[in-house]
Amino acid sequence: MANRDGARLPGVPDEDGPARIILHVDMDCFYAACERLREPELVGKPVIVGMGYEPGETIGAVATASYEARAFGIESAQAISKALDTLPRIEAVADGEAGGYYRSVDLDFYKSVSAEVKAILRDCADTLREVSIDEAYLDVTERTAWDKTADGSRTLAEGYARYIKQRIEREVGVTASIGVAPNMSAAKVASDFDKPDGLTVVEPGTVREFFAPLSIEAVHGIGPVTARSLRDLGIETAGDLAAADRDDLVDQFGERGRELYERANGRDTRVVEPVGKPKSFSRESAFPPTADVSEHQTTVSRLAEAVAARADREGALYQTIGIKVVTPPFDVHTRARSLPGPVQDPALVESVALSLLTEFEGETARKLGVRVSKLSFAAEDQASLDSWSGATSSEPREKSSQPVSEQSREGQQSLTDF
Ligand code: TTP
Ligand code: MG
Repeated sequence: MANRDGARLPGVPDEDGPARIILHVDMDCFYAACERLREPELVGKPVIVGMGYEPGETIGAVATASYEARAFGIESAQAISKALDTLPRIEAVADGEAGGYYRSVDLDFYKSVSAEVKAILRDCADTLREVSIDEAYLDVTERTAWDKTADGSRTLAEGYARYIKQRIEREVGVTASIGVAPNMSAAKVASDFDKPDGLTVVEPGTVREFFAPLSIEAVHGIGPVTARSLRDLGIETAGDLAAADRDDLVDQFGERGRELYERANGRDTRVVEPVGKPKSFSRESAFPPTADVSEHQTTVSRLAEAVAARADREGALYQTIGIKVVTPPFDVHTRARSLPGPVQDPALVESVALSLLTEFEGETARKLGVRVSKLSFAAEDQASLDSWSGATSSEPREKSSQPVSEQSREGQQSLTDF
């Protein structure tokens, strides 16, 4: 189904449901904020974190600067000598003159603060992708909605993002800027839109409009070199890029040209996935709430087929098969069963998923999902597959479909990472 941006929905697994809700969280002047945690007297002062500012040193760079220091023109990656020229060390200036509070990089401490922030984010997300020490994407589609609050003033998603910001500030003591959007690239740009302590929401159907006036550098993936080439083509803003001839862009920049064009048009089909090998494959489908059993079964069968095909394409074997049933308004139920060994067996995915579904007979659902997990990719797993599926293929289907452990604990635990 097409959404109002005219493309397939940004969250690929959600075939025909409403737009996904993606958050991009980026901490404000992170290293400097950490220094302020252990030295509160630095709050409100121009703080510069970097290397090479001690007397006798000459080489080094600014890692980050507080917003008060940025007001003087100090920024990340600047040579420390230039920063010192702009804002000498506070210890070296006369009373009443402007000076900077220089601190050296203490990565272990920043990592410990980052871990506290990430724990909150993990707690608040369906899926979390950590990008760097101070940056992450969250998919929170199941936790909130694009619907407006009762007074119509804002979306529930905005309220949820505000709650996350408050938790970070209250529990850790540092501030974050958050972008909320139906896809990753728009969320990324939105988090940077109103720093520090910002919250920018780009509702579905308005992504292209949000991008249009921004300079091309704001589009995620466009660096100074690409920006120069685009300007040579007369493309100055993301709006110009969105209106450019796609084929010309592909001629000039290859596949990347197509991708940048799509992003400027508000389309980005990337899914928020944890870094590393996938831990599971899942597919979901949303629909108007119904308690019709045969409709549920048809949907689950279709999703099972799609998930099994995906695992097949990725060369993955799976040992756990699960379903998700979302009942109105946002109650997420997951159930899973484990098999005795890893398999690649589409018929088994379907029969286990349908069997798990029977528990929900008579329930009204608004979304269903099928998931395979406990994945393995290695060649030795293939051997165990052969022996296991060889053993079962000689038995009647019903018997081979019987999972060994009923209702595994994983079913309960997978609530947050379905
Ligand atoms: P950023 O998120 O780019 O910067 P920031 O958090 O300091 O400031 P803001 O997001 O409010 O604009 O990077 C996160 C941390 O990474 C930053 O605090 C310090 C470190 N860093 C470097 O060490 N060198 C660099 O060149 C950059 C850009 C960041
Ligand atoms: Mg940051």
